[in-house]
Amino acid sequence: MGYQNIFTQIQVKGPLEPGIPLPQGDFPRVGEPTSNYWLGKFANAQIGPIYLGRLGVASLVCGFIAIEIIGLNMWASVGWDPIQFIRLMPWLALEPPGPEWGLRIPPLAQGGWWLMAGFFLTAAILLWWLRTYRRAIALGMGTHVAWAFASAIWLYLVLGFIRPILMGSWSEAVPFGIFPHLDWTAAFSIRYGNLFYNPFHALSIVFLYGSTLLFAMHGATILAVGRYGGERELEHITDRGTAAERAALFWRWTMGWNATFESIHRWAWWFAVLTTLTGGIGILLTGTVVDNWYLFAVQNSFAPAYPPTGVVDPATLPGAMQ
Ligand code: 07D
Ligand code: 07D
Repeated sequence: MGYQNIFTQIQVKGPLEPGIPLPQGDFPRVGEPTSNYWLGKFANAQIGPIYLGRLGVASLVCGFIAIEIIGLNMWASVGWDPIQFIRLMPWLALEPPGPEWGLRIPPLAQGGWWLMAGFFLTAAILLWWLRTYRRAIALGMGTHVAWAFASAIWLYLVLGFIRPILMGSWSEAVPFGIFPHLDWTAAFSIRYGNLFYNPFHALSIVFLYGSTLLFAMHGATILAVGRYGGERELEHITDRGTAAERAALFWRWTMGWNATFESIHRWAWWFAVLTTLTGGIGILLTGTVVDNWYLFAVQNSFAPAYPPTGVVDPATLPGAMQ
């Protein structure tokens, strides 16, 4: 009973499972399934077969083209030196077109490659979304995974496509690159008067932090009743004295109220989905409806104006970007 902790686990190893037969017209699944002890330490020991299908292949091809364009541009930017390419990787960038191009298509070296990489990356992501939708239908499942993924794609599209179009310039979009995209994020916040005063950024943080809290509570609760087979949810839901009942009682005794085995997953889904949904709204409003979130907060009485110390908000000075 006392053997189980956060590191130990049960490794289930049965006969290899090929999966249910596929409908007529579907591609066959690829690869002979095998079993791997070390993979089994993390999750399921079985690897393969995988369903690639037309959408999967198309998505991978588009993703490969995008990575190729980004990688080769970055490599070219260090004079094709392989050592510098690896050494400077975190700082290398493929930048969007400059503001002088508006929404026009610039020459390749002035942002055209960025547009092309963005096109293929977006195609890859949208095709992968369709794949998650179609595979769920093929398995007779709900499409919850696809809709949660759609929420992340919403934020991605707002950042790199919808907002730049509303602002009339590709230059508003995010560059490709590890630190360059962080620099963009910091600069974006400063340019628009501190994103902390954007209520949708705040909401997004609530759901992001909430997601980690819920994940910790749920993961911990299920592990804690693992000794009663809590991870085998279904047969536990209605019985007395089961893992499920203990888990529920633990929370009712400590907090006065408990989730159900079903509701906890709805909570988790909504918290995760609302992180990027509210985030996308916040970014969409920035520069389009609200130009300075600090001044917005002063106007709406949730931030104090600078006290009369003679210090002036630089964003309000003449010559500051409007
Ligand atoms: C753990 C699932 C696995 C996914 C991983 C990411 C690539 C990019 C590109 C070498 C949780 C794979 C990465 C395919 C490789 C090149 C050129 C998901 C898990 C491991 N960011 N961001 C990262 C992306 C934005 C921000 C890391 C993507 C916005 C901050 C990684 C997008 C803003 C920090 C990364 C995107 C923003 C990061 C780790 C798209 C505001 C960090 C991500 C498509 C939201 C952290 C150096 C991770 C870091 C980090 C990828 C968008 C802010 C490189 C693909 C524009 C503040 N981001 N990001 O684990 O360490 O996600 O950065 O929108 O501190 Mg980012
Ligand atoms: C990016 C969804 C798109 C990703 C997709 C994935 C691939 C890779 C790879 C197979 C992440 C595609 C995947 C291509 C395939 C493999 C291996 C989700 C994405 C489709 N902030 N901030 C947020 C905090 C500040 C800023 C959200 C905290 C500063 C900007 C989040 C703090 C400034 C933006 C959040 C803080 C600033 C954000 C992101 C603290 C910088 C956004 C949620 C404590 C100085 C984004 C409304 C998310 C947003 C965002 C948290 C501070 C800028 C809640 C905790 C004040 C510009 N910030 N932030 O899930 O939505 O992202 O804002 O200081 O755009 Mg912030």
